[in-house]
Amino acid sequence: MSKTLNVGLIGYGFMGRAHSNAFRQANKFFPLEHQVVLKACCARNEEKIKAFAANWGYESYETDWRKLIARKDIDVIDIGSPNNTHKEIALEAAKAGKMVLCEKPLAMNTAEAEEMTAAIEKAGVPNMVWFNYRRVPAISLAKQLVDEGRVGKTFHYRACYLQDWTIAEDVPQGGATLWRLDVDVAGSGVTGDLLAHSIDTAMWLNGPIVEVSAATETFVKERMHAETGKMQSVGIDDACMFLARFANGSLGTFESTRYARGRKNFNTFEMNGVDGSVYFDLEDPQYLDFFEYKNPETGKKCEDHLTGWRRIHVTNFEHPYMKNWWVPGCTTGYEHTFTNAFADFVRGLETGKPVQPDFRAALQTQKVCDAVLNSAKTKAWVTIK
Ligand code: SOE
Repeated sequence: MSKTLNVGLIGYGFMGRAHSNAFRQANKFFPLEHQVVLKACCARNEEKIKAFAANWGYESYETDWRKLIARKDIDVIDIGSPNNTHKEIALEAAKAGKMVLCEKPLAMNTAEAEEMTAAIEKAGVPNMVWFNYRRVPAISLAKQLVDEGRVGKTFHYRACYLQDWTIAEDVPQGGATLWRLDVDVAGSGVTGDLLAHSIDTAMWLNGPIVEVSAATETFVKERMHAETGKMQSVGIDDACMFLARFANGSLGTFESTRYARGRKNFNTFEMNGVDGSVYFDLEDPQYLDFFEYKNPETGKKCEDHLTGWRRIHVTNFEHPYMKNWWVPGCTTGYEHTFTNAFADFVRGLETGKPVQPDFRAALQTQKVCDAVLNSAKTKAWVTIK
């Protein structure tokens, strides 16, 4: 390994941990030319970031992200801090010529995402947005099946992303752990936080979304703000449903909520085409369900007494990412999706084939999110350009 790749992470919450684990694991499981170095991490609270650095093995820490970006020994800036900080950091990092990784959603809104994408592309720096679910082996396998023509012309795309952790009215909004409920920090509720994942996956598998019609609801209208201790109105969407038209002529339905009692991270999709269907459920992530009507290799239609859905345990060496992990039958989990994504990013640097999704792809997802929120407000169909 002749080259080093020095990473500087900003943020130390849930995503800071997920990304740090990926940085630590990538070289251990993927043959990469670069040696990944956890050079520095950064957050305002010195005591906490010092402990975080020690726990994850960062060589140093900073308490001012501008200082981190200015450091000559940092190659990649990873933005793992809340959504309302992404833009400023990305612009500064691009100006400094750093590679940039950014947690999803890319920005608070489309205007910000446009500015960030323009800056990154002007700087010409490698970049990636952490839509990690593309790297669930079963979802990557779905992409492979679609690309192989096994689903064929699509008619329907059906996505759900359900959780249940905000049902209690006394859950506060804001602060280090609950900023996702504070619209000024998050930008939106389930639309940007959960449906952004579903939209990214959908457009990856089924192409661009061109038109949406949506409804949103905020079930709990006021919550105590963790920082002020005062009751404050809730500005996020607690639930969102939308209809979509894809450029390929298929129709989509998307549903998301944090009020589906019993659903913890129920991220599912089904795609129905003329030649087959695929179904995936993140609460059962090792499996991809596939119904094959016509095999593109043999041209044969499967319509006999054995026809039925096939449940593929996606753990063979032939399956996406699996030869880098264990032996067939042994599973991988949530954290591996981040390692797979980061390894793809590094491999992209080495092969000259940039990784996806980049800022431009995430900008398109942001446009769909904004169109969804706009449609919910105006009660009209909204077109996405
Ligand atoms: C929200 O609860 C959340 O943590 C999202 O922010 C993540 O992106 C999602 O993958 C899991 O749920």
